[in-house]
Amino acid sequence: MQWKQEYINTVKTLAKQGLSSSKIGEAMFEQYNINFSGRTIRKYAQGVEKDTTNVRGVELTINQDGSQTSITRIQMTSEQAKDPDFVLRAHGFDSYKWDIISLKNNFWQMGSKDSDPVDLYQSKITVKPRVVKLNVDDLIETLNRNVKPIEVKNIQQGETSLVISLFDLHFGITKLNMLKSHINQIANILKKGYKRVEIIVGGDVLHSDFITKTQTASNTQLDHVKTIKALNEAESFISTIIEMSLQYSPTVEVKAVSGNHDTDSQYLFIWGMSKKYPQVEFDNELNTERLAFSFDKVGIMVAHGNLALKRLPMLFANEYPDIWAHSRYRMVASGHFHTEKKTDVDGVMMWQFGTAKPNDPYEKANGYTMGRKHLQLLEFDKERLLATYEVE
Ligand SMILES: [Mn+2]
Repeated sequence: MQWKQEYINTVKTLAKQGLSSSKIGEAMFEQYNINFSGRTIRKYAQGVEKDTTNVRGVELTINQDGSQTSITRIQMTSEQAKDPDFVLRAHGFDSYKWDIISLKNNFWQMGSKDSDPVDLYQSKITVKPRVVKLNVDDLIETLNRNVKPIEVKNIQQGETSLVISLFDLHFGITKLNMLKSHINQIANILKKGYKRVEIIVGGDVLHSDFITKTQTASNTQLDHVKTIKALNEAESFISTIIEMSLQYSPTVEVKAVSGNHDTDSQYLFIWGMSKKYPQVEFDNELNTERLAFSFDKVGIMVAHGNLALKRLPMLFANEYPDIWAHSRYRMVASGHFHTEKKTDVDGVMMWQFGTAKPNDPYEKANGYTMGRKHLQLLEFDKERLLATYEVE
């Protein structure tokens, strides 16, 4: 078996406390539930100097649960008696490796006519091996370890809300360098400052659902793309949009629905992004064909657009009656066809968004090349659309 450093340290600690090799073996069995070889224990225990400072006649009991109870007499001051680290060391325990569960010090003075009295304690402690505990701050630190700090200087808080709709980016076909100008334009729009920014990821962020082959979620063979590169570029692009939004709005949310190309890969991609940005609220359920959200009196349903497209207004009303009832502006945002189309269907704005993606060989062959290659950002006040920003 593999001897972990932890086992070696425990052998050394116990040897330091004066335990024999066979007692160490018993203690180790209690603690780890493993029968360690006596020969190896002797090897590591050999030459360890016993710690006898302040310790006289320690009585040590190893308990069922792996804790240890130690009784000894210690000469110490009343201040030292209150210091768990000191008491641990006086019992021969390494205070970095053990925690006191209970401690009882009985005091008495010993002396004679000729000398000053000495403060003595009958000390009994029960200890357990220290477990490394992560506190909440450490945990946040761990979660944020790869997040580049964003310098937020006076968040500009506007009165209006911005919806950034990102449908059908098809990274793999779309390359990051094609979107540089789009990023600059979006930055300029964001600079105004917003009450909130809603980023819609409407599916087909990645061209392929797979890493090792280029196929859609339903295994349709596609023109080959480099998916790892696509993943890195999608991460750069979406991260940039999120970080810019955080700079110009106190509330940033991401709403993601599955596309037909990247049902699994987009879910995992957005899942990763949600770990990267714990300060952003992510709505990313697996197999979400549609979702709805609202702010103020604006209600928006999001669907990729490949499923149940014509029924979406009534699905919105039926599946999200609360949002529907509280909204004065109702909109269904979709994509999938890579061409913008906006229709007022009985008061529900059916907005099919285009994409900045360039034409791929399939589209060229079939002549699907004529839509505008653009992204759109929508600015809302509390209950209506104020402006549409065209980014192309
Ligand atoms: Mn699609």
